[in-house]
Amino acid sequence: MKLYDHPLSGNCYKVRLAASILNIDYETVPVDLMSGEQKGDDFRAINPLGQVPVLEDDGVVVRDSQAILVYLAGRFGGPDWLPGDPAGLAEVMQWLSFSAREMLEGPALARAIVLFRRPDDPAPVQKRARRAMAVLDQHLANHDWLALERPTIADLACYPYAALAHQGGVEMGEYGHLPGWFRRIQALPGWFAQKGIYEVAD
Ligand SMILES: N[C@@H](CCC(=O)N[C@@H](CS)C(=O)NCC(=O)O)C(=O)O
Repeated sequence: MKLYDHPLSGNCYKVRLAASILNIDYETVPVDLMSGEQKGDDFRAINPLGQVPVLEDDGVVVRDSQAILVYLAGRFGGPDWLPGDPAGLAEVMQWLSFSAREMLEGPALARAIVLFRRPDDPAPVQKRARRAMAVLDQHLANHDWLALERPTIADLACYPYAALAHQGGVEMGEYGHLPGWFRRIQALPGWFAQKGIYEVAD
């Protein structure tokens, strides 16, 4: 199994984290985002969107971090991580959609602007990021996990950009229920920190 990867990408971290927690071996294929390798013909033949992560497994090619989490959980994690019943699946899916839109257009984009100097006005993006973080925080006020009262790929999808949001100028102290969730995720066997991840002491 091959993961087309960049070490600072939060979307790639979602996949690396899932692979580590689910004990999956894979080979990393680094993609040089800084030189624009992802937009070249060779990489676009693998992902026409010109983005990482992409997973290749025995002829199966999956792009998009949410889709890769679904693939890995279905193949290696079983129903604990991705349930098969319609209600449970929908509960997880709604957070995967939240990760793909609200987290990406909020905290992830704010981080790209502040940390990677993507040319854009940070203020409206940081406002969107704070709204997304508040939705997580309100949910976690009454729940230990995002879905089904247990760790699932919903948590692995939303966690990276929540715990990297401070790099986009989002003040972490405003979200009182996030540190407990961060701590519970940190305690999962196989968890590891990517550079910049907001770590909570035990
Ligand atoms: N929806 C995709 C988004 C992937 C994405 O935005 N990847 C970024 C790295 S975090 C990328 O490859 N950026 C390079 C570019 O767009 O040129 C996912 O969840 O995987």
